[in-house]
Amino acid sequence: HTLSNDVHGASARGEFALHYQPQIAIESGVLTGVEALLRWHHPTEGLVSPALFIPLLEERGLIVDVGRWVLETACRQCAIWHAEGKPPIRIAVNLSAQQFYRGDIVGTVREALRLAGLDPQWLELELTESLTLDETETTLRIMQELKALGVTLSLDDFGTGWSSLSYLRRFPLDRIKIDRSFVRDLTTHSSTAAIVHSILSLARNLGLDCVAEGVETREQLSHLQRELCSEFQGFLYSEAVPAEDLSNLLRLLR
Ligand code: G
Ligand code: G
Ligand code: MN
Ligand code: NA
Repeated sequence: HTLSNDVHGASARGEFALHYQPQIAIESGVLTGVEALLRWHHPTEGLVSPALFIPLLEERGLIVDVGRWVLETACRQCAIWHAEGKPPIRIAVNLSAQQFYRGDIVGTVREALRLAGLDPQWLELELTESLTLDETETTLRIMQELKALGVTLSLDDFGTGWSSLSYLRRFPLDRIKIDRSFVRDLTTHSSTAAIVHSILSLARNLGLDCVAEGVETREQLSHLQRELCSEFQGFLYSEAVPAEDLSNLLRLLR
């Protein structure tokens, strides 16, 4: 397929960009951070969804290099927002398993922070259950090294995998992100509401922050507020937008 061939030079041709989706503290309404989401501006196909091209980058072993660019770009952009005014915001970056096991992820993160002059407390790394439990020792060691740098670790797409609870038990996580499939059915399926209630209570008991993803309606947000979920992300507030748009938004808010 043509996309699969084109993805190879996309980075060198400067076709990748980061968009940023706001994360909002539910109780105060404050914008506390953004998630960096990779976009590919294909010359003829237009904007290609990461759901399509991230797997291609992974298959071709390109995700380690592109992932380094993502980390460096996201940290630099976050430092720019800090320089533009207070209060400072967090930047969340998605990591693929390959970056964890094939790249020197600890060195890459340290270098990205150094290049940007960004305090590690503002960087959040989003991990998924693609990190293998077969290599628990390695996974745990890398996570501990990342934690030692001072960054925040979150578990993305929480509840969709087969081993979500094992992850919470084994790994030093700070936050969980409730997958948007749960949020979608929250106000229409009582079983989903019960699961979300239990996830939030579990998170609270473990001292973990909780972010609800894919919030699209006022009803979903009110429900999450009643359930004491700490933050949300979703089209109700904003989709992922270019850096420039986020700078303008921050200027309005500050
Ligand atoms: O942004 P949404 O638009 O379509 O993203 C789709 C998927 O792509 C999400 O699961 C998201 O985690 C993943 N994704 C987006 N940006 C990155 C990135 O920089 N690195 C990795 N590994 N995954 C990403
Ligand atoms: O898997 P991950 O959580 O990293 O990816 C975030 C994905 O969720 C991106 O594809 C982003 O565009 C998408 N997304 C963010 N907010 C919403 C929302 O409110 N509704 C839907 N349907 N998708 C969303
Ligand atoms: Mn994510
Ligand atoms: Na997710």
